[in-house]
Amino acid sequence: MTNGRGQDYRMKAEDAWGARWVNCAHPLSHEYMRVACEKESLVVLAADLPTVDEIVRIIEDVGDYVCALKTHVDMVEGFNMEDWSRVVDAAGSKGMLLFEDRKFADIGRVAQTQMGGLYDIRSWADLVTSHSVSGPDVVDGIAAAWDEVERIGGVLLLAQMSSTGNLLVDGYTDLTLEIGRASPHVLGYIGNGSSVSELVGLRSKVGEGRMIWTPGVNLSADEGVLGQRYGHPAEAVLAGSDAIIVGSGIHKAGDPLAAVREYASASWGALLER
Ligand code: BMP
Repeated sequence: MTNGRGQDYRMKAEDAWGARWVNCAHPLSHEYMRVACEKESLVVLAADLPTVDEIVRIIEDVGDYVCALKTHVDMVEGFNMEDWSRVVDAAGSKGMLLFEDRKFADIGRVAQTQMGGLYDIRSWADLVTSHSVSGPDVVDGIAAAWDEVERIGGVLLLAQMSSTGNLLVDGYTDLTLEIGRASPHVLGYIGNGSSVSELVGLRSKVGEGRMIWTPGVNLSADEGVLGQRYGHPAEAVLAGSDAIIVGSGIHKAGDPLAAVREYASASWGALLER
């Protein structure tokens, strides 16, 4: 077998992921773990860029080391589906999952409708984020939208956040995990990558059956702009994160390819160590 860069790889997903591979039930969690082994990387790229051209360019530059492309589709200037299909195709050609960080938070019926509309998220996204503040029906609304187009998708619920002063306190996190446990559509949770202690606590509550994906990681910065906090990606993985969500650490780097290689190697090395 060869990995995405044409090199031999022998690390089977079961060996690399251990209990997580065995216990995670959502099919897209296995798809993610398989891609991670192929690319020897746990990097999810937060492509917070304003144009389709720039997103396609960064996919082409660093996609061999990226397992999923996280987007904020409502950030894209002059959005239209025809242009967006260039992003979808570029990500597909690099074997990346598509992950729209929509952070749904409304009642189920509205979330279902919001999966369609201008951005038609249901037709191209494999994964979306959702808050749990409105209760469990938001997840069912999202899943119903994927059903409408006969696609399978997974939801990551925000159990923690990386931003300073956020309101996702322990009691809220616990209730969020209850919602997640009860739904086959919840692939996992967003955890706070900037805090090892919060992540260790989250992993002990989540157990092995769901993924934890973490923003708030950066190899060099301690603090981001406007209250963003950062931790080291390897420490986040050792503390129980399964995917490091990296934005500016890669797309703002002078050499994005060199940067993504460093994030890939730090995260993959930590997975094999834990
Ligand atoms: P950066 O690595 O440039 O700080 O970007 C982080 C990305 O992760 C952003 O796209 C942001 O929307 C997302 N994010 C976050 O930073 N903290 C959270 O708690 C949840 C997020 O989705």
